Amino acid sequence: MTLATHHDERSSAVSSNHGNTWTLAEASALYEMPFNDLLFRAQTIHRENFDPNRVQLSRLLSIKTGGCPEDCGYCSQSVHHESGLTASKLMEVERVVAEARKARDAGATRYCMGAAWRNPKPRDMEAVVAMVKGVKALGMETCMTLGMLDRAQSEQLSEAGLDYYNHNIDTSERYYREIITTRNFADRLETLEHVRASGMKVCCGGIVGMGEQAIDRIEMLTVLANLPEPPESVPINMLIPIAGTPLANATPIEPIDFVRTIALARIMMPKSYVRLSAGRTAMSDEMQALCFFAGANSIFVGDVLLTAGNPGNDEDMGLFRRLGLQPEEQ
Ligand code: SAM
Ligand code: DTB
Ligand code: SF4
Repeated sequence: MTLATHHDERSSAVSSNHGNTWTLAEASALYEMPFNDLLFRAQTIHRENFDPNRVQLSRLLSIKTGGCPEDCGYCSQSVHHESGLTASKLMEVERVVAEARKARDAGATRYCMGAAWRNPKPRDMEAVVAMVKGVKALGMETCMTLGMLDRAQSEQLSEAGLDYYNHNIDTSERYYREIITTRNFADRLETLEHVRASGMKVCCGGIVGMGEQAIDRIEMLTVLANLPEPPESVPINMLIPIAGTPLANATPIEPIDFVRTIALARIMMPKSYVRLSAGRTAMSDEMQALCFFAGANSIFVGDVLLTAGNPGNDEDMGLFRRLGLQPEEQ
């Protein structure tokens, strides 16, 4: 194929008009554009939809750590791997609300509570509902990630006032089965349907740097962008390799490819928050700056995520100052 033909095909694929149905060919054509063209396009779309210098701050809390029956190959909290993590019981409601208050006072506008469950048990629901109500009363947006939900549990959380439910598809359908065997891709989509049907906002993204191919990243974003409504929030995690897990020695993703993934998410889901999520401790300031330029507009703040490290407030506010970024206000 000549370069000219290739270019023509690429630009026609890239400029076609969308509802929200993307083909893999269109998404691949974007991902493979010259880097400057890709970033220019992503930044242009970003500016049409968001204030380019504002970044939303979310804070995570692990409300139930470790002992998880699922076998996700990346996770420190699975009982199937020897990561050395000590499992804990579900945290007291009052403690969760006290932690959320601290996060709010440090500038976070969204509080995301995560539990290492396959799914919540009926006996857990009362406590998680109370957590949602307590954190919402502080004036924060609430998010939870508790594993799979059935329709009734979704309704219960929605009625309690939960704003977002986080449930990641993590990678392509093809690569999913290489990473997790205790559930499948369709299970993930089913929970997402319940979350949507019960009126909550969807937070759904994935992990890159798990040894996948570029096409797996492109496919993952295509699935997300083609949902009946794209997720309002799209976390892109860079694998934090955890000793003792099957992915401890996975080949890391090239920083440029990571930035391409962020840009593609921005272009395909123009109105969604794209969160530069796990893995920032292993990123240079310059890499993070490129991610913000490519359209990332949300981060997790604080020095821990669920179990792994995160840059912490001083470092992040230093970077924001140097880049002229402002936290988004409540
Ligand atoms: N148990 C629930 C579930 O899996 O849906 C919620 C908690 S789980 C820890 C939430 C998400 O964190 C996962 O879907 C994955 O995307 C991300 N995650 C977990 N371990 C990670 C790691 N080592 N590096 C990067 N992201 C990770
Ligand atoms: C998401 O996509 N990333 C967050 C949140 N959703 C729950 C979790 C990142 C976890 C990183 C590994 C750890 O802290 O154990
Ligand atoms: Fe369990 Fe979630 Fe970790 Fe998978 S990612 S092992 S479901 S806590």
